[in-house]
Amino acid sequence: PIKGVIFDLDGVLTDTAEYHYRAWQRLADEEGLVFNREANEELRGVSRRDSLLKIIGTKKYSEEKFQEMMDRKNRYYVESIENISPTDLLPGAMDLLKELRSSGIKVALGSASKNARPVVEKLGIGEYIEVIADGFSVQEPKPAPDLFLFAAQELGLEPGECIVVEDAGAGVEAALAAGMRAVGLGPVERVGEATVVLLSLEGVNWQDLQASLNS
Ligand code: B16
Ligand code: MG
Repeated sequence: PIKGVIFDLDGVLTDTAEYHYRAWQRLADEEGLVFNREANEELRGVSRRDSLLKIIGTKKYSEEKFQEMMDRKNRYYVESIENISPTDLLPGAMDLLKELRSSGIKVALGSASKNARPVVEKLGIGEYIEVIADGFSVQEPKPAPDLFLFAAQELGLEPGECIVVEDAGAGVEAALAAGMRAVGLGPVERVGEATVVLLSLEGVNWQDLQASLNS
């Protein structure tokens, strides 16, 4: 039986992707790096360091300069999430969190972001989430299974007892590598490897989701 659900944050519970995009775009413009919305699609669910590596391409920077650019992007991002509120929850997210709690299912967050905690607080969903696994929790970012394994362990559950809800290819890969079933949100081109693929969490209820995962 499924005893725990691990939610990705950006793209699943809320859409901070737009803020990440604007912050990277501002940095890229300042540095004369070629970047746009389309290139940003590649950064979905990707860690801060790996994102910047993709943006600079073959350009070389000192570690000091690289660090400064990551810090600058993060400052822009942190400024922009200042005003996040519960209205920024994606459709269906709150209903599912409530249903999971009343069904006795444990809930964790499994996000690559180092800003996951403040975002969860601003979204007003802290009380529904028992464990937060974030950008500080493990060394290896998704698609490595480490973050989700850490979340399961903190929940006191076996990997096979947990499912993961993800919007990124790397996240689905990480979930399967951890021995967990995955619910992929979005187009099949992106999350087609997932056990179950849905467009979003809108209208999703736990009984139906559980049934489709077990079938
Ligand atoms: P930070 P998720 C990911 O969040 C974002 O999708 C990705 O765009 C971002 O680069 C990454 O977190 C790291 O975020 O710079 O705040 O540490 O989808 O794993 O919830
Ligand atoms: Mg995501």
